[in-house]
Amino acid sequence: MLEQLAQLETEALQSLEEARTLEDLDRWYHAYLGRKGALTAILRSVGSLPPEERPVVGQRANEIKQRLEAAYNARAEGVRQDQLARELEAGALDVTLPGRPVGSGHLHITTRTLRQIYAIFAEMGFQVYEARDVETDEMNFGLLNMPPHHPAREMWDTFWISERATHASPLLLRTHTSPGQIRVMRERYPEPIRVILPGKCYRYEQITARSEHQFFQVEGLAVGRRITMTDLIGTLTAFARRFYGAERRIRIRGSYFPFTEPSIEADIDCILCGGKGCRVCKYSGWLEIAGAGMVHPVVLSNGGYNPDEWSGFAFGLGVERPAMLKYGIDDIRLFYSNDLRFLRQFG
Ligand code: FA5
Repeated sequence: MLEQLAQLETEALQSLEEARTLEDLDRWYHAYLGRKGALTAILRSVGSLPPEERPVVGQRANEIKQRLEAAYNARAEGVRQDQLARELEAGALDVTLPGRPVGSGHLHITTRTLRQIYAIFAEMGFQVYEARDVETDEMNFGLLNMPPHHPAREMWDTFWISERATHASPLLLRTHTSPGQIRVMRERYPEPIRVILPGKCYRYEQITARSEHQFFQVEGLAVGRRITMTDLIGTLTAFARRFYGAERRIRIRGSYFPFTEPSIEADIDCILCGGKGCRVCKYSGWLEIAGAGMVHPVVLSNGGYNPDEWSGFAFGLGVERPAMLKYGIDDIRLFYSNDLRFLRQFG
C-alpha cells in the first residue's frame, strides 16, 4: 500500500507539471483529489486495512494529500499568471494608434435650401410663419375658392385623414401651403401682411424623378393697401437673382389658380444653357420656379380683408425642385432615401 502511495504521488506530480490551462488543472484535481479521485479512494480504504497498518498508511496518505494540494495551488497560480500574460499580449492596447474619427453631422440639403430661402425673403421684410400639416377640407380647398366639387380640386390628389362623407369639413394632409394664407390673414387682420409660410406638403401621386408624395413648399403672402402685380414680379425677380444667380432673366406667363386672379407662373432662363435649350429645360430655354398671382377677392374676404380696400399677392415655391436645379440633382428621390453618399455632398 505504501508503495502504491509513492507511485501515485510521483505520477500525480508529473501530470501536474503538464497542466497548461485552468481546464487541465481542473481535470487533474478531479483525478487525484476530487471526491472520486485516486488519493481520496485510498484515504477512504484506510479503515478497511489491518489495524497495525492503518496509522502508517493513513499518515502517509495525509502527507501526500497535503503535498499534492500545495503543489496544485502553486501550479494553479503559475497557470493563472501565464494565461493573464497571454491575454494581455493578445489584447494589447497600442496607445500610439490614431483614434477613430468622430464624424460631425451637417444640415440636410432641404434644410439648407429652406434657410437660404428664409434669408433672402428676410432681407425683403418677410417673416416666417408656420401653419399646420393636418388641415381641414375647408382651409385647403373651400376658403381658397374651391367649394366642394370644384373641378380645380383635381389639381391636387389628396391624402384624406377622415371620411369625406361623414364630416362637415374632413381632415386631410395639406396638398399645398396655401391654406396658411387664410390662417395668417385671420390672425393678423387688420394689419398689413408680409410673410412666408414654409412647410411639408403631401400629394397622393406617383413618385417619379421629379415628384415625391411628400415635399416642401414655401408660400409667400403680402397684403396691403396698394399691392400690385409689379410688386409680385419685383419680389420674384429679386428672389430668383439671389437664389439662382445675379444674371438670371425672368419670364412671366399667364396661368390659373382658383385662389389668385390674375394667376401667373414665373420661369427663369435655364441655368444650364442660359436659354439656348438643353436637356434640363427640355429644349425650351426656360425653367418654372413658382406659381403665383394676386390674391383672389374671395380669398381676401375669407381671410377677413375687404377686397375693396386691400389687395395682395401670393406665390408658391417648391424647395426640392429649386435645389435640384441649383445643384444639378436629377432625381428628387435622392433627397429622402437616406443615402449618406448623396447627403454628404451638401455638408
Ligand atoms: C401650388 O401648390 C399652389 N398652391 C402654388 C401657388 C401659391 C399659386 C400661391 C398661386 C399662389 P403647384 O401645384 O404648381 O402649385 O406647386 C407649386 C410647386 O411645388 C411646384 O412648382 C413644385 O416646385 C412643387 N411641387 C409640386 N408638386 C410636387 C411634387 N410632387 N414633388 C416635388 N415638388 C412638387
